[in-house]
Amino acid sequence: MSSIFSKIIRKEIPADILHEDDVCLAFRDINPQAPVHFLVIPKKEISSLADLEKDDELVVGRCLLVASKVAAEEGLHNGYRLIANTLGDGGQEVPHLHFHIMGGRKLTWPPG
Ligand code: DGP
Repeated sequence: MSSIFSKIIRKEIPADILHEDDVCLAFRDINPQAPVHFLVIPKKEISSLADLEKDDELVVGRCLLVASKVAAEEGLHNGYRLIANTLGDGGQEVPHLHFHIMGGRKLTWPPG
């Protein structure tokens, strides 16, 4: 399913992009919940973590490597949280697989 994130990938709407390669994109969340809050998404249109296929193994691996690299660049040396809200009960609003990376403050657990 095409979403607002496809428009960001195609540069049809602006985003504060932190990393781009042939497989994925990292950009700041428009509604940050922590001092540092960015998203990593695959360029491939994958709706959610629940829709992954075997062929997506390398795509997801790249996304996690990018998350780690950008988190370090953003100065999150004390730690951070990576979340993939998935489908309705997971609170997913945008139907394009994305990993939230949040840090820069002490995060509480559990989430709501
Ligand atoms: P969720 O689907 O609930 O995991 O969260 C989607 C996140 O995407 C939410 O934190 C806000 C962010 N977001 C939605 N639309 C845009 C947008 O157009 N630009 C940016 N940078 N972030 C967006």
